[in-house]
Amino acid sequence: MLYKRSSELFKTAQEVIPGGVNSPVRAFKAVGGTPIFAKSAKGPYVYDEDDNRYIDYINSWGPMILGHAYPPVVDAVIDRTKLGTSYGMPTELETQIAELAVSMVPGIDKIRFVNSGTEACMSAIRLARGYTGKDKIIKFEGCYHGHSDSFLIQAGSGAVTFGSPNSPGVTQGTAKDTLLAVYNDLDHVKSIVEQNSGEIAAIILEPVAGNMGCIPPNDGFLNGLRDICTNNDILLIFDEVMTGFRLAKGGAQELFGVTADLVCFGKVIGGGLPVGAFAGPNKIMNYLAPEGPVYQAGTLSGNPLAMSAGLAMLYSINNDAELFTRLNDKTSFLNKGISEILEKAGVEFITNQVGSMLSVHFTNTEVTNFTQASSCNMEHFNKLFHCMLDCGIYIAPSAYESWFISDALSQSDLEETLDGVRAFTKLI
Ligand code: HOZ
Repeated sequence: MLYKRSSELFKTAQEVIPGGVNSPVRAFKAVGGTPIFAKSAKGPYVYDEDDNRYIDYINSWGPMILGHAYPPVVDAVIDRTKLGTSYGMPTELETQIAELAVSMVPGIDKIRFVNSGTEACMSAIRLARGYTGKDKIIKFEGCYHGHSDSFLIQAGSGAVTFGSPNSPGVTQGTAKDTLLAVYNDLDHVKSIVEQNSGEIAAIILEPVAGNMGCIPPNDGFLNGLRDICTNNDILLIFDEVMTGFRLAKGGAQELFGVTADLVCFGKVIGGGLPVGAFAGPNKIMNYLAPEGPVYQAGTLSGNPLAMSAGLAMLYSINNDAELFTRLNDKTSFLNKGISEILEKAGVEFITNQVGSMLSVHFTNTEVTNFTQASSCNMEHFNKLFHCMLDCGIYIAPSAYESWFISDALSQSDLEETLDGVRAFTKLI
């Protein structure tokens, strides 16, 4: 593959944008090399500025469940744009998408739209603090809930990829209210709750972790957290930015049969446009302004273009009875194929899969938490990444991210992907 134009664009970008990118994980710093600059995307493919075609497993970090430039979403945005792009006033669209989301997701009566997953998680935590009258929160090592101050404590995703899971700029005062637990370790959570009795407002987690690679919750982990929260007047918050509408219509709550007190969503609820949302039962959501005392706001929240895209997307997901079976089958096919190839080549690895989220961890132990995820063979991952890229397959440029499988992938795309993995085994 030639990356000539991408290299030139990256050089120019670095002169006017910090690091040449608007979000650190895009910079390829962990894996080396030059980021490819996207020109367009359609269905399962993304095309770069050198006109290389890639089978896409990032899918804009999750939301393109139905593939890129999905026609109903594109049409909805085009039609809506002609009516104006932002009003700063309520629209009927917002109620329509809220009604649909509330009908799909368990346990929620009301939903508030914001502009990103970061905003959703940040606002959910403020609401939890206001509602409970307590300050501290528990988050899990390696989970990533966006880049607001309270969450940049042992954060996953780009934060850990670039060695700053605890970012400078987060004050000691903020950091002291974020308590850290080990993912999948209920005893650890219990001991933190006991040591901070009466002080914890919320426990927040990704119900399937996707920012330290994909890590499923152990059996009983989510239920155990539910019980701890119920018994200690703590709100349980599921960050479903990745899992929402992807693992099931009702996300991880539906898949695992565990109801959280608040749920956060990201770009999927805007069909890939800049949208996030948080939702819960009336008794908690009515604490939000203008109904209640907890302030949260945004001129662009519920933006008509984003809402029309989101509505088209959720409508398609809601009306496709076979979607999740197809997604699971495609992902399982990949998982099985990758496992057979790596096994045959004698590579130490483990795959983690939940529905259409998948990770290959290069290690000989199980990967159930951040310590295990970070002890994997990163050199192998970097080789895999570059080999796949050269074969026209785009996986995230960091071992701490999940693969996201889209419904647009054909059988031949999946087989081509396995050829990429075969090519990797020849290099090690
Ligand atoms: N939302 C992604 C977390 N895995 C990261 C995307 C980004 O930081 O740009």
